[in-house]
Amino acid sequence: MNESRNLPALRETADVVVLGAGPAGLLLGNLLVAAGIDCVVLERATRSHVQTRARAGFLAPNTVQVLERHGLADGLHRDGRTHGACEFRTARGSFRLDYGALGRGEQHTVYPQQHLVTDLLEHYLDAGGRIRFRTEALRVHDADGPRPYVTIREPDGRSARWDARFVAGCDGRRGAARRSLPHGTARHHHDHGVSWLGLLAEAPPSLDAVGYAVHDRGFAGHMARSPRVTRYYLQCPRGARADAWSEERIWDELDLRIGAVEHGPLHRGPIVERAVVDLTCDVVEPLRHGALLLAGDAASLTAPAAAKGANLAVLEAELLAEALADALVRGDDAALDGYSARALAHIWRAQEFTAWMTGLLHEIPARETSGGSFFHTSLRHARLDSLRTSRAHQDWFAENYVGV
Ligand code: RFL
Repeated sequence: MNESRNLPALRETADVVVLGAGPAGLLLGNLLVAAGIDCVVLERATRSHVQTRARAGFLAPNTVQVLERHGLADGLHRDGRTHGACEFRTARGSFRLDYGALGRGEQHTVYPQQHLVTDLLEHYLDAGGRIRFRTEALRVHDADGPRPYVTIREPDGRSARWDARFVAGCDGRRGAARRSLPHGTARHHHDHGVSWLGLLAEAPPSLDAVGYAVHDRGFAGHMARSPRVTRYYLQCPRGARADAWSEERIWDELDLRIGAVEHGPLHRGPIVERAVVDLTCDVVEPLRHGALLLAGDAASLTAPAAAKGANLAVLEAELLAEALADALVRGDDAALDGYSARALAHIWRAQEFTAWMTGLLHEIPARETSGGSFFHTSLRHARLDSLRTSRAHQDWFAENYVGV
C-alpha cells in the first residue's frame, strides 16, 4: 500500500499562522504585516460571509485608538457616529445617563462589526497580506514541540498542513485552537442563566440612546446600528426557538417592555435577523501553550450584555502583535511570556462588569430559588435607584461601560 496517500497533500509555511478572520485575526494580520512578519490568515467561511456577519456595533475609545495608531480608522471616522447616552426604563420610572459626560468623559463609536471587518480585510490585502478563505483549521499540533503545525481542510476537501513558528488562535469559541489545548487547561465557564432573542430590524432607531428596559416580563434592549438599522434584544425562556415568534408579536412585546404607552411606539420594520443567545461566558487560562496563543472569543467569551467582546478582541490582538514582533523581529520573548497575564487582567475586568450588568438587567431564574424573586427584584431596583441618584455610582458606571 502506498503510504503517501495518507499524508497531507500540501505543505506550506508561515512564521505566524493566524486562525480566523474576525476582528482579532484580521487586526493581528495587519499588525504583523506592518511589522514585516511573514503570516497567513486561515478562515473557514467565505469572504462574503465574514464581510456581512452583523454582530457588534459599539466600539470603545480604546478600540478606536488602537485602530487610529495603526492607520486603520478611516472607515469608522467616515461612517461611525459617536454615542454617549443610555436610558433605563422601568415600571418605577425612567432615567437617562449621559455617560459620555461622566467618568472619564469617553464615548462609544457606533460602527457595525461587519464594516470594521471589511476595512481590516481590505487594508490587509492592500498591504500584501495572505489569506485563505473556505479553509478550515482542524487541529494545532506540536505546540510545545520544535515544529508546530496546523492541519487544515482545503476548499476542495483535501487535507493539508501549515508549518509555523507560532499559531494565533483567533477562531472563536468553537474553533480549532480551543480544540487543540492540552488536556487539563482551565476553562472557567459561567452561565448567567438567561437567554435573549437577538434581533436586527430594518427600522430607524426609536431612542437617541441605548435603551435598557427592566420589565416584569423580562429585559428588552434597543441599540442603534445605523440610521436605518436597529438591534433589539428580548429576554426569552431558555430553550425558546427564534422562529416561534411572529414579527407582530415581537414588536408588540418590544413596545410593551420598552414602554410605548408612556414614551410612544417604536419605529417598526422587517426583522432581518433573529437568533436566540444564551448569556454564558468563559475564560481560558492561560492563553499561551508553547507556540499556540489565543485572542478574542477563542480566549474568552463574554455575554453581549455589556458589549465587550469585539473590544477585547482588538485589545488582545494588539498586545499579541507587539509580543510576536518582539519575539520574531527583536528576539525578545518577555512580552510573549507576559501576554497571557496582561490579557487576562482586561478579560476579568470585562467579565466582572458584564456580570454586574447582567444582574442589573434581568430576573435571573437560578437566583429565585435561593433568595426569592421579590428579594432579588428589590435589589435590582435599589441598584437602579443608586445609579439614578449617585454621581459616584454614575462615574463608576460610565468608566466601566465604555472601557476595556
Ligand atoms: P469572530 O468574530 O467570531 O471570528 C472568528 C473567525 O474564525 C472563523 N473560524 C475558523 N476559521 C478557520 N478554521 C476554523 N476551525 C474556524 N473556526 C472558526 C470564523 O468563521 C470567524 O470568521 O471572533 P473574534 O475575532 O474573536 O471577535 C469576537 C467578536 O466577533 C465578538 O466578541 C463580538 O461580536 C461580541 N459582540 C459584541 N461585542 C462588542 O464589543 N460590542 C457589541 O455591541 C457586541 N454585540 C456581540 C454583539 C456578539 C453577538 N453574538 C454573536 C451573540 C451582538 C451579538 C448578537
